[in-house]
Amino acid sequence: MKKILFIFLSLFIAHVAFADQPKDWQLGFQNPASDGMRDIVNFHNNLLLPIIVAISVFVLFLMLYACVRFRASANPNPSKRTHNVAVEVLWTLIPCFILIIIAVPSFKILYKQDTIPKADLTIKAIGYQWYWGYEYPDENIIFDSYMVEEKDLRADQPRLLAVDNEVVVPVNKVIKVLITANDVLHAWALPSFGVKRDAVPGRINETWFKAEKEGTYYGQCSELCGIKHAFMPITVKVVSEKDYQEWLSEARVKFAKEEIENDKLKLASK
Ligand SMILES: [Cu+2]
Repeated sequence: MKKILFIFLSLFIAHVAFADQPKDWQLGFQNPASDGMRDIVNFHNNLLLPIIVAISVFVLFLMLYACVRFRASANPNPSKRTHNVAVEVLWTLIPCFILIIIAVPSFKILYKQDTIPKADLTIKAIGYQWYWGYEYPDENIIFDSYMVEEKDLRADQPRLLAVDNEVVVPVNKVIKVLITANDVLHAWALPSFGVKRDAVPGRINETWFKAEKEGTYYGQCSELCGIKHAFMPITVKVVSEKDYQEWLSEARVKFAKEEIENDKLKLASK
């Protein structure tokens, strides 16, 4: 029995430790891989969840109490009371108080997300029907990122989440993401980094994250954007600085933004 319990527990722990993507039967959030997401998870687990549980238990108790205490058989002559000032004041003030308790840390997290520290790297994500395009404006890199069809998946690639060209970023660096769209509303969302921003045509939204662990992280478009909304996933590969530089030198050639690259070639040939 102990052995079974141990296997079960270790399965569960392993499951949690690598939850950088949605898992079958998953409950709760994906593992946080950034400070921002850790704040969100702590806020949810340590404050929201206890309050929600307490309120649900309290309301359930009130309902059961009322059902039993005021049942018709025990009260042949029901009370005609309609008002109770004390109770009405309390049931207005207590919820207000609970909301204030929730609002203070909630706004703290919101403002922290909103203040973008000095960025080490800026990337631009552009939503299209139905794929994402990316640009590294300072590196002269531009590429499109399409979902890998089920029949083409490698063994290590998750269904509906893997893409052909991943976004590659260095670990422990502040990454600023500029988000926009070309046709309709999309939303660039990556649960492990606690990032979700609407991609609006004609407008640039910004957000940021600092990934603390190397690995591959998956997200999806989070704004209903048409028939293939579910098939425009987001894959971000977080790598060491050295691997990033290697990728960069390849990507500068492979994904060079045409016109400027041509200029460079022209310059080089002169
Ligand atoms: Cu979309």
